[in-house]
Amino acid sequence: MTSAVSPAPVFLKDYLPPAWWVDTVSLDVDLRPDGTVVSATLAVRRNPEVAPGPLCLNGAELETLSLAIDGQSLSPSAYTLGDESLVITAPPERFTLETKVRIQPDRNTQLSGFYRSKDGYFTQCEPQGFRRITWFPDRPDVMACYTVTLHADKASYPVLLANGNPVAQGDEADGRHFATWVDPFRKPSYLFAMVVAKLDVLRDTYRTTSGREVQLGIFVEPGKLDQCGHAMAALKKSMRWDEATFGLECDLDHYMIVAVGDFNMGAMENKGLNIFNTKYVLARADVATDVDFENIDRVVAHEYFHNWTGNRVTCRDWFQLSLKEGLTVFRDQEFGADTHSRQTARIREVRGLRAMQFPEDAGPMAHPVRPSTYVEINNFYTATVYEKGAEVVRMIHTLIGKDAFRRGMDTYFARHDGQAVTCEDFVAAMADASGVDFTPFMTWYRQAGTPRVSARGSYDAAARRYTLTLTQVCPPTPGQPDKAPCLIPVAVGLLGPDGRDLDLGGGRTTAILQFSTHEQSFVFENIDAAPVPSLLRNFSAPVVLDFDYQERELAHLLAHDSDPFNRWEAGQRLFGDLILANAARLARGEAAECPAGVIAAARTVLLSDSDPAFIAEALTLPGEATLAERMAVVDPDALHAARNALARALAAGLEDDFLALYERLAPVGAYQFDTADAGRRRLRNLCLGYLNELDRGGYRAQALRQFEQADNMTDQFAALATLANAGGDEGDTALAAFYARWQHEALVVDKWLAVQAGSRRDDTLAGVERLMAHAAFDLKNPNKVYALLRTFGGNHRHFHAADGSGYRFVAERIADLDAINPQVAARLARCFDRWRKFDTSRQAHARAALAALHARPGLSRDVFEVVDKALVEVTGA
Ligand code: B3K
Ligand code: ZN
Repeated sequence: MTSAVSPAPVFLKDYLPPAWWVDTVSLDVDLRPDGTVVSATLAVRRNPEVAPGPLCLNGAELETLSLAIDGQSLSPSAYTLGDESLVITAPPERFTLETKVRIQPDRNTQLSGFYRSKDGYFTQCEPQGFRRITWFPDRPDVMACYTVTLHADKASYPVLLANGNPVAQGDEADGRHFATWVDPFRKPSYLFAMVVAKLDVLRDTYRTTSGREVQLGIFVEPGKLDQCGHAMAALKKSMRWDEATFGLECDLDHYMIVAVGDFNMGAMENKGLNIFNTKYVLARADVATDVDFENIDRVVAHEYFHNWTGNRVTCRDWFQLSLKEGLTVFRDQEFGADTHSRQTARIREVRGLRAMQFPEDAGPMAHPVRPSTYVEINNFYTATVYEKGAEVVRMIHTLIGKDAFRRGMDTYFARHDGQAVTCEDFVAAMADASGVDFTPFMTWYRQAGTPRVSARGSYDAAARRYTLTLTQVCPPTPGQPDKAPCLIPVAVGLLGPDGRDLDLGGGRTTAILQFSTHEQSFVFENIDAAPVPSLLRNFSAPVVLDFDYQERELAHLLAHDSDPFNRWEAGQRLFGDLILANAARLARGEAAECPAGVIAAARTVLLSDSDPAFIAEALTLPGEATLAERMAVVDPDALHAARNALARALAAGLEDDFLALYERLAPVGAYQFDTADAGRRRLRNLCLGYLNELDRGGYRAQALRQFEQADNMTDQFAALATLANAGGDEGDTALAAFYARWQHEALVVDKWLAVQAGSRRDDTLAGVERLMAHAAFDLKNPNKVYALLRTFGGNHRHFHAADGSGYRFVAERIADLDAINPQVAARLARCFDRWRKFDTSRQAHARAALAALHARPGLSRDVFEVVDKALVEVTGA
């Protein structure tokens, strides 16, 4: 876990197939008060396709008790045992390896491998946790069939689960019991899971189209069964959707989801035994918001979809991570779009991409969708691998169309079911099924950085011709100073003066331009009037697009574009341009301005008959981190003030409209989670937020009323957030009441921490420091760390405070946390990614905080990589 010298990077180019295969694994796991003894029996055989070599097994924090080959204890000369490796020098061609180790799950605070949580013991093996359980070639291209027997005290741990099917169970001496599970599918070690715990279970069944009956179970902390219904419904919807959309059926007899409160990430797709962060399972109207309900749908679907994209076809090596993650995110996005609203889903995806992935791609940790090197693979479960990876898959979908994409998926499974493959294998299936040559497209997998596309239009009235000229550049990123052009699908429409789409030929109103060189012109004939171009419709590629729109053109697009994404986009440009112009004015000591045209454009959207969720998205101002990317030197105070000033100007200009809408959208019946109701609540709460930008006691009282009377967490929390930002007595009252009511619901307490850490109030850092000592906080629990510390790290103005206090505070917490949980500490360290974009004084504070971290003895590989890269000067970037 720690090292005194700089840890060595791993390279894709060094990949070699394994010298040994493992066909079967039999594990006997015995939980005892002094530790857990894991006895493993592996059927090993030489891989005839590679040169003979020793058998290298991975391990970490294992106390090795015995080693034997074919029943014979291994002589010390036959092997070399290190802290993290076991090398058996010259084993026979085919043999049985037996190992016995003791592990200490109660002391495992990293939450990787087998670890203790409140209600029992759980595993997380992806990517390299299995080696913390037993000696094994812990790499995804070694796939084996597993049999697992668990033994534990029956009263304390009545539930014993592993992947696959239960084949035996029974009582043992001393109040203990056992259970044996057999997983009929070959799988890589990262998909291994076991659970030994006291849990309640919600059971159901699902019948696939071909008639297979699958037993479903959701296991949760005792007493929480009334919070599982939504996740179960989401699971069944996902199963149906994958059959209907991709013809993919569940291949299992048992599909189990286990929720655990201590978990490093969202969830894990272990074969037949998913383990989830409680955050993505538990929901009930009074404790979960609409966003939570929707996230649960998406995460349950994501993990279920992995059963094919990830589990049946897995990754050859960890550089191929996006093969399963990008594709599975694309699938969960499409599921979300079909289940809820396609247009709002797309808007939220792009908002997230711009807030997280674009900054990553412009910072010290920038890496391609398929990285070529890493120090710690856990640091590469990133927005680039996941979200940009999904955009890459989406571009393939856009380029070949839905039907060919489906054929490509069929080809992919027909060729690679049961295999561990590469990103090329996926693209080859798409290419062969569509007849399209994807060679020029592969740049997207190899090259980091967000391409910047500039567009210029010129209209020739006499020739009735519109010419669109596109140029692209991709900024240098660490290790990649020179960039090749990408094949960028640019979806384009042209709006006429009446706001309607012009015919681009043959009745088409959107053209997909294939833009693949540095500069290219595209000509549209028979265009009767100067159009306003609608560029990059539906965000057809993950690029930054520059076009010199006039304010009135943006208002035209915002009012009329037939592409809902670009209607939203026009509003974001309008607001974003104004906020940035105002930030510059404020920095010069001038006042912020808000042209009447912007208020009028906002009013048109607010009063339109669009879907309420869309209106809410359109009137949500772009975030500070997203806007900061557009500033040469970020001034977080001016940016924050300018954004608030626009919110206030909109509130003042549209006060009556916001108030009328707030009243008109009042709930009519009891809460239920559905897309339409959620959209109405979202818009109504947006109105409440805007009204509270105005310093009027009446609106505070209204928010407090909503806070007190709401029958659901969405409305209650929205009111709390509004009040907590506004500060003053109402804010304090609401925060105290909220904690008093919900202190026993861990996930609601997380919301309470986050709302304070994300607050605009001037004393936010002092508040966060106080909360660190509060009984509600626990540095060992990732959800608490994310809620309090990562939210603070994302609080743009306060984290980047001019005096460096935000940097120092977070850097110290990273150091504390690194000794407990390096993965979570490294995630927190990513808050520093953009420190070089700030003024020299802030940079000096950030550099000092990072340098102090870097100098700490015993820093984990995880944090070391992030901090080391942050400190390296990137030439040219
Ligand atoms: N595959 C897991 C990721 C686990 C990573 C651990 N560092 C979650 C998911 O993408 O579905
Ligand atoms: Zn995933």
